[in-house]
Amino acid sequence: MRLFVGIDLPWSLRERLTIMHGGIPGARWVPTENFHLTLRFIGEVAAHEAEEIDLALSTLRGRGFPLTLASVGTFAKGGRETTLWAGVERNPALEHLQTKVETAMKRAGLAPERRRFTPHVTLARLGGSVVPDKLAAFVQARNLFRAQPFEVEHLTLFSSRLGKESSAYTAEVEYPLLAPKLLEEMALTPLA
Ligand code: 3AM
Repeated sequence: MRLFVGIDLPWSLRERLTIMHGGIPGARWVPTENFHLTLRFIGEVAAHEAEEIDLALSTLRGRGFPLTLASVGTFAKGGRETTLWAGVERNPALEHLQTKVETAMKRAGLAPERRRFTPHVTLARLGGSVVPDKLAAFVQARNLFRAQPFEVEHLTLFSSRLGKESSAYTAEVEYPLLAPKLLEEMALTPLA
């Protein structure tokens, strides 16, 4: 199976991102049900490897935190823009969580991820037919995009099945993060 670790987005936020669809002929927009933030792409693994990954993630201890999507931008490859994304406001807690996920993946026996973590939510994949001016106008017009913050309360292990139009993602397992409120209460409660 093909796996990745990510953050599931609240439906209201997905709807907010869906409103952005349009205005770039040739762009393949990510369907509302597929929006997510990838923390670690894993790829194709055998069942016993998936078990190790699940075990490593279930022993990870992380805290919940607020996250805000802001701004839009693009990734390019070989001088051509390939991906349109919504960015993430600077978030040390997210970076910290991603480091923990990477450590967990190492424990599960995966080779280290060499690419730098660049948190984003993919909005559309861009084919060669996209007109650069249209894309530039889209990005410029949404420069000040900033969504409502939301609380990240769990990590998700997703499976993905590649499709012709778009991949189908399934949330296979959710791993709860400790609620900041609970942590505060624990800190305030004297140990018996
Ligand atoms: O979160 P985004 O949409 O940026 O593009 C795939 C998607 O990224 C990426 O993993 C996420 C969940 O499928 N992906 C697919 N194949 C990949 C690969 N070989 C990959 N990332 C790195 N290496």
